[in-house]
Amino acid sequence: MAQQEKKKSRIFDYFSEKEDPYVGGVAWCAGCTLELAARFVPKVLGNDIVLVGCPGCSAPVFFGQNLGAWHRLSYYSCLMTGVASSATGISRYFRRIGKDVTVVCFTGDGCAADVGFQPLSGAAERNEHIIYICYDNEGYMNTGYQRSSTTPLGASTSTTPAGIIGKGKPTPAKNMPLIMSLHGAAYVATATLSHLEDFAKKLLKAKEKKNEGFVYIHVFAPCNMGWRIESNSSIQVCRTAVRTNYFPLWEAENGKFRLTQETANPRPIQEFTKPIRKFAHLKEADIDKLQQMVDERYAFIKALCAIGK
Ligand SMILES: Cc1ncc(C[n+]2csc(CCOP(=O)(O)OP(=O)(O)O)c2C)c(N)n1
Ligand code: SF4
Repeated sequence: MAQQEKKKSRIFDYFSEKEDPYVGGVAWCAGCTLELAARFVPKVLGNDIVLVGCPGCSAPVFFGQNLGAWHRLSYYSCLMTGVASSATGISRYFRRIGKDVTVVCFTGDGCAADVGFQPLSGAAERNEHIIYICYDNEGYMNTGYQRSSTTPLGASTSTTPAGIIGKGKPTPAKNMPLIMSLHGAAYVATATLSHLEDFAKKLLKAKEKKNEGFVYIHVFAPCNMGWRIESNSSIQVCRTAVRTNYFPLWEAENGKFRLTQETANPRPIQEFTKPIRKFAHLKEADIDKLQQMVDERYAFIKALCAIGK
């Protein structure tokens, strides 16, 4: 109990210690985990970061609306195709003038895994001194919940609808954090909003490791609207994603993999899919396929961790 209180107060400290750069109410949907991610990142990294972003659900708040701003952070707005390359220029400029500035790209999965993947992959391969945070809501949410390459197998989206003919997305999600780790980046990690202590540690490590080179953090961030989940259930969905091994929490430091959260008795995948209505049409055989994919991906990460040891 005392241990629990100690843990709680450490996370509470992140929220209470630093000046809040945001206004009290912002323009995200009720219960959206993107809001918690966007608020938490400067709480841990500090308000003196330079954020680089693009169109997506994060943009209306980061970019501001009409003449108003929703925050006091430095924000550089790009096209979806230019985030990692613009961040490269910003980071190189600060390094050239000898200023230690943390440059943080913050985009959705549509930008990271699809539209902006080429410059992201290039920046990782060149080992630029950037932190790239992808909040993965498994689709293009800002433009009407279309599928992206990280949309999971079977999920119903506006471009892979479940109906008389369609059965949801026919292909599995691109394993984006694993792909990024294979670039040989200085640090790659997965994180989610039910495990803030874990996320905070990874952000602090990211700040340190960006001096060595490229850092990528893949944040599992459910979208209440697109996934059709209750506004008070998003954190529980994050927790269940970890407990079912659907979204394992790991890190790879200079290519050495380590699970940061071991799940002793993983729960069946139905516990994750049940409250999410984008999976409501799935039959037993579809769920079995999803379970098989989860098991295979988890076994792969475990094997990589074993090599690391
Ligand atoms: C090159 C390009 N293609 C398409 C668009 C249209 N567009 C604007 S926001 C958006 C969705 C972005 O999805 P994602 O990066 O996953 O962020 P989310 O909306 O989920 O937060 C799209 C496709 C664009 N702005 N630029
Ligand atoms: S559409 Fe989804 S990701 Fe976008 S603000 Fe709403 S809940 Fe968040």
